[in-house]
Amino acid sequence: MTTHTRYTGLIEHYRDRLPVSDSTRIISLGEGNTPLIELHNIPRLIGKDVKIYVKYEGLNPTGSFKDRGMSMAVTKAVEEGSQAIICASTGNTSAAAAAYAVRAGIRAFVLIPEGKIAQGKLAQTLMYGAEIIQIRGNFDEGMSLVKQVADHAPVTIVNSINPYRLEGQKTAAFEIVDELGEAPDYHCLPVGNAGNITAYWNGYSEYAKETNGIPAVSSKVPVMCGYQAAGAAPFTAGKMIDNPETVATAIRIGHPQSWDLAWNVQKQSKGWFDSFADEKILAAQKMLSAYEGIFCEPASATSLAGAINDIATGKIPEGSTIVCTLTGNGLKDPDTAIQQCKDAHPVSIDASLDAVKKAILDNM
Ligand code: AN7
Repeated sequence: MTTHTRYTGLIEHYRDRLPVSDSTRIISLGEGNTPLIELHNIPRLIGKDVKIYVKYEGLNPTGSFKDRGMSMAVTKAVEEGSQAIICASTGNTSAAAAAYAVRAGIRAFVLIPEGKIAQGKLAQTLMYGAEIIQIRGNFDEGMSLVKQVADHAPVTIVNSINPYRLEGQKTAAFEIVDELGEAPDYHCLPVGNAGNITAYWNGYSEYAKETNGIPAVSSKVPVMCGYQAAGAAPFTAGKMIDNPETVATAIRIGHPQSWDLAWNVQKQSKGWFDSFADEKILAAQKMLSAYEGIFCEPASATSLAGAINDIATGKIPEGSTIVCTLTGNGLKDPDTAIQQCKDAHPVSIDASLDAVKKAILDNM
């Protein structure tokens, strides 16, 4: 006899570890349960004996890890009677907020830096019908305005300063341990506001100890490695940055909202922060596509850029098991991808068998 279980999102799946009750109306689009893919070619290419897995969060319903947090945050906003949510965003949070607001039947207001969010994210947010407020300023300025306006208008903030966001996002760590049977040795993430690195740490920590009578699932926690773009690297600078710049627009953030929490993660996990030039980040993005068939957005590849660097220097030793989170889908930012491949010249030919045959045989 076969039994069928339908996956209906991370809140249902991990409900005994999340702040919901039997009467909570769950707002879900089937987020979570994303692939943990072992890299086969890149470890060989770099000539090191390491196991690298990527957690491909680009396969969430709106194409990024934000859906985990948004499912939880919107569920709680609705439970508390909120009619509208608001966020500042470099693009992915706005797409997720917009989608989950539609699902819940409430309004979404999103503040985005004009001209600085990737096309795919803008397209999504428009399609979901959010109220888009473009500001002539950056994410940090938008975030500051969102915090101020929430005192003057009946809106629930769904940026990662909303603690339910981190509750939802911690489930990614649960999934990894559930699949591997143990926590990895190292976990590498791109860092913007540092909400996600905090959420993963919370998830790993929770799984490593008995919680509400549920026995521990793992016997250890990973070392947490947070990587930033060099032009937007407050953690490596040790102070806030006023004019962050990077091609990885998702992490074009100079005033991280989870500053203290992330430093705590670094200390407790004995981890570190580092930063990389845009060229290194783009090279890692291209490497994932060209050698593994995995397309992530530029910001996401920062995790792999960092891991490769730390493996090369030996900071991450051979024999380690490493997980890199790929936070967003490559389709989010087609412009940067096409720009990266501007030297690839697709041939144009007549629509004839002879011409196609020649195009193939000339390239074998
Ligand atoms: C693809 O959408 O802040 O360190 O407003 O979209 O938890 O902030 C996005 C952040 C990494 C950084 N990768 O995560 C937003 C926003 C991608 C992202 C991050 C973001 P945090």
